[in-house]
Amino acid sequence: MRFADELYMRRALELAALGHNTTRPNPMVGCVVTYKGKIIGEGCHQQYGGPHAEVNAINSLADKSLLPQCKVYVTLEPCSHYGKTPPCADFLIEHGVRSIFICNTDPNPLVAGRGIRKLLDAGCEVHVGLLEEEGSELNKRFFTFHRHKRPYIVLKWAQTADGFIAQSNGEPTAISGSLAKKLVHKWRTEEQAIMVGTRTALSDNPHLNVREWTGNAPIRIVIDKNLRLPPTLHVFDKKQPTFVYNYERHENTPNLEYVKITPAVDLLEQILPDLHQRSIQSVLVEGGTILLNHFLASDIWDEIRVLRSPQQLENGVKAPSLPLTGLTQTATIGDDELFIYRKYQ
Ligand code: AOF
Ligand code: ZN
Repeated sequence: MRFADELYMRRALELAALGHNTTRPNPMVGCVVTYKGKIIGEGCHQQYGGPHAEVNAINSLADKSLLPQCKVYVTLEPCSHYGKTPPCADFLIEHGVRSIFICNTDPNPLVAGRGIRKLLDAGCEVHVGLLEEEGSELNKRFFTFHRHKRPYIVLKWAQTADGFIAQSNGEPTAISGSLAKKLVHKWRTEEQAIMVGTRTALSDNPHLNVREWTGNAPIRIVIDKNLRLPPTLHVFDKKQPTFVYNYERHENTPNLEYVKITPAVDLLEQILPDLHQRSIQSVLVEGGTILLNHFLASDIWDEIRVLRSPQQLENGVKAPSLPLTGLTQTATIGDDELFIYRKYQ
């Protein structure tokens, strides 16, 4: 692989990222076409349901007859299936493309190597694995969803300098500052769903919507095993699709669905496959401690984001313990410190 190939693939990744927040649950994909070392066409998958990156890139060409002498750089294996659009592998072959570079194979069971197979069978030269890590990182939610058959899990909490997450009496306390709050609302636009446990829903009465940022509001997931939560809480306002996992009721009304689970099986063992089946690729878990500790004890998480404020509470509900390894990023957000832990699996 030449340095130039890497450069073109970096451009394809850059194009792919333009689809941030608009392609899900589809991955972000970018594509670049070069002729004699010059980029002559570019495209990305812009919108869920819309044309794929390869189609946009090829349709951007002024002269498609050059394609047999071109190199095509695409960040994900071209698809082989009839979904919302016809197979990209066929599209490339029909247009006479002979040389293709790919970052990642597509883990979607509908594709899973069949796109590459088609290209090879048609006699194309296929290079797989160029900037593979960068590609995996860009579509971390999509890859985790298909590889582990569960959504990408982001655990988030705010804690005081002395390690408390809430007051013991259940009274809501503002722990982080206004800038950190904005950041949390940005995070809410980036994940497909947001989850809270019973005590948090009750004591904080959160809206779990997006007010301090612009973007899509996530699907709300509320754990209310014994249906203790009053229907007057904000989470039941039906302004966003909301799932309530509980032991008693199975009921589906517009924007409010009760999903029955059983006490005989671990909570996460029931909820995560259900979310997978609903094509939910990522969840931001916003508390409280019981739920966060359950994810941590089960070792089911991909990212932990902790906002630590300078405040002291002296007593209260203890914040979960952080892992000993995996700290990948720290930042100062107003008066708060942000710590991000990652688990690569
Ligand atoms: C590509 N190029 O740009 C994208 C691909 O329902 P559809 O037809 O949009 O297909 C969605 C699936 O296609 C998605 O889950 C993933 O496997 C693949 N995405 N493939 O060749 C693209 N976005
Ligand atoms: Zn495709």
